Amino acid sequence: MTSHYDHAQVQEFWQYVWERDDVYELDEDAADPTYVLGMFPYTSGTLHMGHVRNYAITDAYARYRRMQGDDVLHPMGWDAFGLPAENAAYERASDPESWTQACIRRMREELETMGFGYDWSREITTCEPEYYQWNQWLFKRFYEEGLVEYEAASVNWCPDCETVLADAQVAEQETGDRVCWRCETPVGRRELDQWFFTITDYADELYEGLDDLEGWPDGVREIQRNWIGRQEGVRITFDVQRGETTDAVDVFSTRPDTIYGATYLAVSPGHELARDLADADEDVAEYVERVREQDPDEVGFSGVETDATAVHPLTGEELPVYVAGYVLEDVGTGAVMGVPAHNERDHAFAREHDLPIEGVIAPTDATREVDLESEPYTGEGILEDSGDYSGLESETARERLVADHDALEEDVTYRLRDWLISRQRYWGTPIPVVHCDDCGPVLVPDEDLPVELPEFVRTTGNPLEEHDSFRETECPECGGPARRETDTMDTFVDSSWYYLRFLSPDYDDGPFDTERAEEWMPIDVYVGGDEHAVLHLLYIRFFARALSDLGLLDCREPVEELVSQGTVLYDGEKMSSSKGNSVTPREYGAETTRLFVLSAAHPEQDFEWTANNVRGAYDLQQDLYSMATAFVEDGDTRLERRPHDEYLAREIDRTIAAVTEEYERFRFHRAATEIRELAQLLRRYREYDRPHDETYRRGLLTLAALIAPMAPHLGEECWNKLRGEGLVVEADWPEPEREVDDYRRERRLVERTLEDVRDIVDVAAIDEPERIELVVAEEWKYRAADHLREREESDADLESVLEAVDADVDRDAVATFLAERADRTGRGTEPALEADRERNLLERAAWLVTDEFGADVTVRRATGDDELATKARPGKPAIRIT
Ligand code: ANZ
Ligand code: ZN
Repeated sequence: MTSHYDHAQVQEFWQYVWERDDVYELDEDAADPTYVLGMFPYTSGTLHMGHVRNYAITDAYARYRRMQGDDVLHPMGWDAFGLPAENAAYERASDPESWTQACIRRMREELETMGFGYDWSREITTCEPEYYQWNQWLFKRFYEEGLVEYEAASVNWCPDCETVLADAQVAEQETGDRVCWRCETPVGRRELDQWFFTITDYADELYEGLDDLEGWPDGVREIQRNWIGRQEGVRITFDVQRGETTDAVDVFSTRPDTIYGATYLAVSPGHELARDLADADEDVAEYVERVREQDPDEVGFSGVETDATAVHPLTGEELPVYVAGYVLEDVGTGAVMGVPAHNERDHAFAREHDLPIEGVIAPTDATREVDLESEPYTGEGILEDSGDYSGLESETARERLVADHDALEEDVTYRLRDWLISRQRYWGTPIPVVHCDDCGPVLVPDEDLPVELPEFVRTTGNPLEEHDSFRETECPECGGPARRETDTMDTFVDSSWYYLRFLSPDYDDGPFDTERAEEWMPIDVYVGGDEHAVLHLLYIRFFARALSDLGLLDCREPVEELVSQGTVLYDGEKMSSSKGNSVTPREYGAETTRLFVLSAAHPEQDFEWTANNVRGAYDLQQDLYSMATAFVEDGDTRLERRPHDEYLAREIDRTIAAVTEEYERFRFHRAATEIRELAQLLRRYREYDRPHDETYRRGLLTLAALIAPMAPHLGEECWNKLRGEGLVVEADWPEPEREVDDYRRERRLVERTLEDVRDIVDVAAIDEPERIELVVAEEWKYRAADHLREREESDADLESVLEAVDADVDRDAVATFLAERADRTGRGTEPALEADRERNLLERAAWLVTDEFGADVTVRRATGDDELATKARPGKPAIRIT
């Protein structure tokens, strides 16, 4: 038998055993449900290093929790719809379906090779009618609940292909031109009716909810906050006159204190007033028409003056009214009061259109020069030229203005837009709607679901448009001829609720079983790439709320703890197959790769892939394996106990406690370090003396169990060699046999003492030390140190210390102790271990000193007439080397 660890063979064997024993299948009545989920992969066909890292994290955590006795759900599935499959179909003269299925087969095989422990009986694939029928069903329920809107929206349009293009289908050329991905014709904009989910109904709740997501990284929460963009302000009503009619137009402003500086009113081209004005005014009509087809940077600060006038609600002054492209239709109310003196955009607009700039806010710092003609003053300050409000500070003025005038009312707006889910492409869930000339858009009845995708055809536009048999249908309401909706859903819809399908993958009365969801939700730990900080992670929060309001779910916040995974870098760049700098798991073997990605850094940090560090992960495995093998093969052990066995036993306990803590916090890299250190200690222990059978074996078994979540094949192999009971994947998580509180302090004391010995040997140039004495301080010093720590160091006078020490201790000794202590910085701040504990610890650890220096070591307590007594301090024994 060889002690070389044959990865391939070991992996294959244990994967076979795990599958045979169904170790990852979930017990239906879970007593302690824990849901661990990695964001399911898009079916690109290859598993890249980002995936491996992501799934190594969930797998390690899932395994750890399982060993802790939880019922762990750790499922896997496929985010299988999307544009790349369509592209691939064109490139390879294939079709999206077979391409996707081939990708899935390949990726599943790779995941299995990695030994990730999934409950494959729950596998889901979003491009299968089994799954996407529920997207359609949910679309209908959302529709009935008023969460779906059908509205005109401006989209990318290729005049040559005569089709709408998703943003991802628009390529940006080096010249900056935006062109069609297929024919390279410059892309224009067009208005089309599109489907939306009204996520904005939940803007407030989605925003507020972020505060309570304590298990989410702050960075992700902040990104979501900015995305939702909650803004408090004031809604101000202006009366607008055009001819005989008067309309009330609301504007939204965050700076009502500037209201006396308003010199015009502007509405967006999509505003109702703009439409009405366009009907009667050709210039307005032309302008509105033109900007609709322009990109925002082309629009700039263009605008058109109208014949309408607005009445300033406070001064009664008449202000000109503009239609201006810089006013955004779906921000605030789609209308602004223009205050050129104090707002950047209004200033730019006023310069362009020769509008008056009237300053009404003076900086509080009066020395500040402002030239409002050349730039606006956007800060707060003291009001001027503002009627009764002149002289007030911005904030006070704001409060009074709102209190005094009905035309001003507190309001909140959001940057968040409704979610446009329409995609004019083939490889997605067909939207279950039929368009009838008489009845308008009509939902497909439940009994006719799913609306299945027809066969793929190659064409210039949307393949669904080309399918007459798909398109032409009957109106479910009036039976007349009708056209089926050819838009499909954004694939983010698929991933907004897949985590619920995993809970009851075969359920056929609905998308998921509400009772199961009640038992399992929320997801305990969700792990994924940080590129999903906004869209996906916002959509799942929206869906959970919508589903809750539909009575299908009883959990509005679907993810308890989020781990947002960092990037794997190679030469400082993101490792990816498209950059050609990727390393495949095959190159280093599954387990080395897993162990390396986990031990390299905290999950949320980026790290650099280096062959050298991979080597470290590899060596650790070889080490553990060869130690286990050596133990069973030449079991030269001893039965009687010696003091240093106790040191080892405690180190084992300490390591268990430390590793447990690290796993709890996803700090696998630190767990790996602890494991490595214990392995080194065990090796040293074995070389120092014949090992104590039971203690040493426990050490090795503990290592096997501790590393099993990260390197399960190795864990299993070692566990098996050492005759551990059953399989390590199903074993109980090891427990310390003793109290291990303060274990870090103990460890530090031993390390520091070893360092001190080294220093002395070094400085005194002692070649071969014969005897090393470690002298622990007298008892009273520990009491004195405690006393000093409890009080403010400054008022610790000699008398109070003497009193606290309460024994007949020599006054001079105490004075010396105090004086020395005051000289030192640093070390003295940590509470020392108790006197006895320190001494016992050093006795157990003495073998390390002997082992390193080959000297006899004695540990003893200092006594008053001892010349070392003065030197010894709590936490720092005196050392004599001869
Ligand atoms: C008057 C005003 C005076 C404003 C002032 C600001 C400063 P920010 O700029 O991010 O704080 N606004 C409102 N609706 C808009 C729309 N549909 N399109 C473009 N701009 C719009 O955003 C708030 C400000 O954006 C609002 O406050 C409004 O201009 C403008 F000295 O009102 B403010
Ligand atoms: Zn009809």
